[in-house]
Amino acid sequence: KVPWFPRQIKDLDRCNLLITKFDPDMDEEHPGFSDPEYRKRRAFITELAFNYKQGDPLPIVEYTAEEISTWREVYKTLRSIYPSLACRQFLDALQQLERECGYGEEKIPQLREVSAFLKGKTGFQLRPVAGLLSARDFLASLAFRVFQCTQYIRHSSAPMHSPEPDCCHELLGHIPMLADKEFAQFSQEIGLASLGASDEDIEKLSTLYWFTVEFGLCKQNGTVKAYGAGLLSSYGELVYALSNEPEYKPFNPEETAVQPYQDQAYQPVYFVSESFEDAKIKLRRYSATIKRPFSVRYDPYTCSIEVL
Ligand code: H2B
Ligand code: FE
Repeated sequence: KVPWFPRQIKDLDRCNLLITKFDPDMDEEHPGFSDPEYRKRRAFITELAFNYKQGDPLPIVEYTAEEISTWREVYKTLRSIYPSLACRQFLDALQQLERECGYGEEKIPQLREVSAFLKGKTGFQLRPVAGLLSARDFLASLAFRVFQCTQYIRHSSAPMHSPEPDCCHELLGHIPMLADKEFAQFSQEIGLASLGASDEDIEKLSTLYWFTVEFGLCKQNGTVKAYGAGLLSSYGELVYALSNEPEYKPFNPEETAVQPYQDQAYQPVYFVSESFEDAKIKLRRYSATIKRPFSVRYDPYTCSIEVL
């Protein structure tokens, strides 16, 4: 039996299964666990995401001075190492975001403005989400070029680390890459491959996503650069990944899909792609081996999935 999957963009309203393992109300290790003010703020922003329906204007959050100061610290620290460690596509898009979309130390960009920017670049749009989503729901949205994006910020006591995705991770790690055409297509193809897939195949696609979109490295002009959002939003791991400590392996979907990974510490191994074009071709070849009794195609005119 084929698991349910969204056929129309409106169906993404049902792709909302949250995983609470790193949330500040459940996880005693979370830096905000014993801060009632922080938890109240989180509950407020969670509500905005819960009430959101596809097509609504994205909620605007008025960030507090404390939140902006956390953002400033993250932005300043990461921005200073990007030029030497981030891939070209990332740097180009970040500069454009700084010129045209209000990116900078002084304020936290609003999802509404960022989503409009991305739509013009690659057709990707944002949708607010309350926290970590199930892999199936998260990947399904990518099939529609919808990126589920958190809107809260990490706790001020730990500006350089967050156990869960937050707006620093999304806005600095993911958004610049989603403005690149080749990368946007790569992301959508992982999403399309996930629709109606078995739990085992979702697990593999999710691991592929982890080692590419989150922790991927790529070759550029004979050197290795970062394109993964988990790296580009973590000072410590970005420096570590591009030092000569970790092990590198060439990106190869069959092998990458079954590599065990870490969500609490630095990765023991990183996969290096020749280019996004190359990664996309390899992913396509891999997706074709996933067994499904049908195939899917995205119709951009109606924002729906054709099942063939
Ligand atoms: N949920 C959210 N909100 N952001 C993510 O980046 C994310 C997610 N990543 N759920 C997913 C899981 C990823 O780790 C893969 C697909 O499992
Ligand atoms: Fe992420």
